[in-house]
Amino acid sequence: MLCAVVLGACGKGGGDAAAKADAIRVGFSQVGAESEWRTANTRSVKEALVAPEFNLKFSDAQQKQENQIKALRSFIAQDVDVIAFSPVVESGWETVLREAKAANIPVVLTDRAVDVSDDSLYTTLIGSDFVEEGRRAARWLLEDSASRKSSGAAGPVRIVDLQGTVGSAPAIDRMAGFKEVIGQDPRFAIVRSQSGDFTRAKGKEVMEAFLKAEGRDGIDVLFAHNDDMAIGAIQAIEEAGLKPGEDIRIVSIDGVRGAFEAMKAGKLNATVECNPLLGPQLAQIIRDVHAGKPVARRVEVEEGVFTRDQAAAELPNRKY
Ligand code: GYE
Repeated sequence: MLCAVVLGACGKGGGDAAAKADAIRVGFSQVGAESEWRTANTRSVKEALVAPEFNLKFSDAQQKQENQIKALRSFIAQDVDVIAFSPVVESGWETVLREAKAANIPVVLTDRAVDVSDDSLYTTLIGSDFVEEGRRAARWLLEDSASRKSSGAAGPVRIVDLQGTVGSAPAIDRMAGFKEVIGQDPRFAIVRSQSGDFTRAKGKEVMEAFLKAEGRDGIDVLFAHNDDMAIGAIQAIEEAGLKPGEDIRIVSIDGVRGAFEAMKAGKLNATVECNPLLGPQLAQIIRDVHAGKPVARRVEVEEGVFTRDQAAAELPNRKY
């Protein structure tokens, strides 16, 4: 009897120790800290993948693919249970993903997609529908332009396009969705297109170049692939003596707090929501993948569009 109790206690103690050692070891390679969206995304991931259930190894690639590849190789060397990462660009992953597969480590893509010929190189992708976000930005523009036509603003609409990181899934897809929709109306033309790498500083710099090239009166609309670049561009527009939101209409993507503040101030016309708070959903996917349960190949996040007239009311509800 005593023996049974002692054994039972021993067994339990051993079980606790085993449970600790059993934390799911996750290697997460983040793109960087280029935008408000990204910092909110990092916070969400770190808050969801916590001990004792998870043992998170987090690595920031500072927007460089070579750093991400190094991080993935180090995760493979440490034999983590699951790799999750947000690929800075779409191409160039085949080799390192094959190494992960050879080591039997499942890969979960978060936020951004990769372009690989072998689909078995990753288990699932959780993220937004960037093509749809581009379409939404363009639909807002068509509707807003239609409502202005009656007040005499007909004629060609000259758009400048501030692109995200060259070769990244959101830059490629947002452009495709935007073009698909504005292509339906011949009055809309993209007159300039350049990358601002998703940052405020570059957004400002590129907008200055756009204004120089097209002249003060040469731009009707700015489409920025994220809010941070729009916010940088707003500064450039103001410094050129123009009124952002009025002289140049601006639509961007993400829906971060800074965008709501800019809309409230009348300087940004609309933002298309892209939700960065993927942490809890990512944690669930990792649990399932680790337990060998089947997961959907593509998990999408639900999102909307917000305009200036909604900004003041919505601002207190925003979580990023
Ligand atoms: O829109 C941008 C960030 O991949 C969806 O990356 C993400 C994009 C987001 O830098 O702000």
